[in-house]
Amino acid sequence: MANEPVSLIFKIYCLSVMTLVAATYTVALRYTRTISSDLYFSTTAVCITEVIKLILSLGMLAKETGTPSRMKNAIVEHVFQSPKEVLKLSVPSLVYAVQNNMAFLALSNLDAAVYQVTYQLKIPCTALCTVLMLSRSLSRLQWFSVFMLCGGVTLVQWKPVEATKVQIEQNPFLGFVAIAVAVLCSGFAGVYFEKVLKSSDTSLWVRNIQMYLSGIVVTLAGVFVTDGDKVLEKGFFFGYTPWVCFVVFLASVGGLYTSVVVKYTDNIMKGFSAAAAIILSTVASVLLFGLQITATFTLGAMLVCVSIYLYGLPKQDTSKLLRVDTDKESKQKLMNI
Ligand code: NCC
Repeated sequence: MANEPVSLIFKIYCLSVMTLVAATYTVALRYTRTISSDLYFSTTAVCITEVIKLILSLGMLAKETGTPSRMKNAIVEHVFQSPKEVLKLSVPSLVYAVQNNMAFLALSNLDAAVYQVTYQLKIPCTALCTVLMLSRSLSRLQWFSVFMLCGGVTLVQWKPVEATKVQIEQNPFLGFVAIAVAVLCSGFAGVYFEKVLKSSDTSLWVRNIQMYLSGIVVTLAGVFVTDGDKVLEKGFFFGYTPWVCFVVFLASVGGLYTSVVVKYTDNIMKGFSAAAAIILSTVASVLLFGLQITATFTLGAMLVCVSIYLYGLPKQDTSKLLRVDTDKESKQKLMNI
């Protein structure tokens, strides 16, 4: 059920895991793209991630349905007898496939910190997609808070660029183009998936299975179009070190947690909550490990907190405030006349 109630603790847990995984994923991915001489094919990593997510989602569906026969019925009904629904989900799966490949391209050409900071543009992009595709409206104050959040997260994640020399040729322009494409894809695919998920009672795991099935086909096509000859020559898993397997594992777990977070909140809230989780984890590191925080972090954290507060203000109240202001202005104008 789309609106199944869950405890706040569970939501916080999912958000924290998602944020922690995303942070580790970016750094680990960058590491695997810069360190090895026998570089693996990134397209195969994106493809194998879809396979793992499908297997894990089947496992979750088995748990949800309870018996093998009920699970079989669910798959027959929602996959084999619903080609239209599978086709519907192939849209975000195609867009996510592009996005996930862009992350590899960007992190092969840019420092992880630069990537993380620039990637925050996905927050206003997601807000715009939400307004356009879900017909939701944001007050001016909420728009302002979305941009403030974007600035805040940028400052919070601001780190000096890595000093270590990387072993590969880099093209920063290509990296930035890849980020721009990833930002657009993230906003669109995230909101599209949310719309499909929340417009019916179909279970999240069924929706994921529908999406990952087409995801496998699309990403496999990506492998052969981009690296076909080399994969046939060297093998699908060429260059897979334990670190690469770790990246694939993180991508799979991160993707599933993202879907759970979107189910219980929404894509804009995902951005706000992820920012809050980054700040809370840093504060915890200060308390537990004596981590030193920087002035940019403090400023960024303040912006994030204010933006969360402003975004959460009830809409009527802000419109009342605006109305009071307008009333005052009209009175003033009348008095001037
Ligand atoms: O960019 P972002 O997510 O919106 O990308 C969503 C990721 O989740 C996968 N997904 C989405 C829905 C669904 N039902 N199943 C899924 O598997 C998509 O395939 C896509 O990979 C974020 O909000 O910042 C977040 O960022 C990603 C990742 O860090 C960036 O895309 C950078 O490459 C995080 N993914 C991981 O950590 C693996 C995600 O958790 C949060």
